Amino acid sequence: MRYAQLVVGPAGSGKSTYCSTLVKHASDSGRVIEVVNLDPAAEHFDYEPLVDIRELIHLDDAMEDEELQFGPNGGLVFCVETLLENIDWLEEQLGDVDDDYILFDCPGQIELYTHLPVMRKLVDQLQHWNFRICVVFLVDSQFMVDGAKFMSGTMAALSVMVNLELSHVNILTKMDLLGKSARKQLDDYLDPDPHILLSAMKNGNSKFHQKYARLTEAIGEVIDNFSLVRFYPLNIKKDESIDNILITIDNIIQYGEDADVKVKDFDEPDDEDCNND
Ligand SMILES: Nc1nc2c(ncn2[C@@H]2O[C@H](COP(=O)(O)OP(=O)(O)O)[C@@H](O)[C@H]2O)c(=O)[nH]1
Ligand SMILES: [Mg+2]
Repeated sequence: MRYAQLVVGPAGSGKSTYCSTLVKHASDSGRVIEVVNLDPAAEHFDYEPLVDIRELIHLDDAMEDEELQFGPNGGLVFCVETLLENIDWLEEQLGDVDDDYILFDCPGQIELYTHLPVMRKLVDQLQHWNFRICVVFLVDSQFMVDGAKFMSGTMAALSVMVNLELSHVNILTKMDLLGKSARKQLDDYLDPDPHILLSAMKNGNSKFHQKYARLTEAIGEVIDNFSLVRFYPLNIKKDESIDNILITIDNIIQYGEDADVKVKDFDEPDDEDCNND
């Protein structure tokens, strides 16, 4: 079995920082986590990528090509489609390593995950190569400190989940940047009751929410029914916080559990050999 996190979320939500943080944290305990950069427009990251999509195609290639003439969004989709067309390249770069653990640092365009088939196809391919995958959806905590923003962040997470059909964890990033009062306020959102949030929105003085109260309520029902409204806070300045996230995801993809099984399988024939002797 191979293990992967598909790190997704809006541009600037902290995907690349999350990846380099996890790599460093793991290496402190002698564990190897690799990163594959899948963002063809990436300018900066603090890790040494195992594979870099920019070696296959760079966003500028798609945008500056006289025939293609893509804008940034179309160009990005084109790049990921190009990756799928050259899937043998990715397979070769990834190699065939048992029990490896790879973070896929993905582009920030949300439509890649919500309604285009490209990422779903990539996921199918990874599963075919024996990867057990958890989607990690990152949201900047600074954008989640009021009810309406929380709802829209949650809806984005929900559409990613429905489209990719994989295990899924939501993370609030940049917790170190929040002041004390904002952090306290955010506690309500970590494992929230959508009905309480919704009633707070309805009672606010926004005309929109007064007019569309029933719609807002229906959205709350959907979120509630999917039991998706859970966010894990991540403070990259605290080892314990990073540890919590890593353990949670390891459990979901059952990292480490199969290794125990393997030891047992290996021991049993040995016993039989002894009995036969
Ligand atoms: N203080 C702080 N800054 C962060 C954190 N995560 C990301 N950033 C900053 O936010 C910006 C965008 O982060 P990046 O990882 O490149 O986001 P990406 O576009 O999702 O890959 C960079 O300037 C990072 O240094 C965090 O946890 N704490
Ligand atoms: Mg990035």
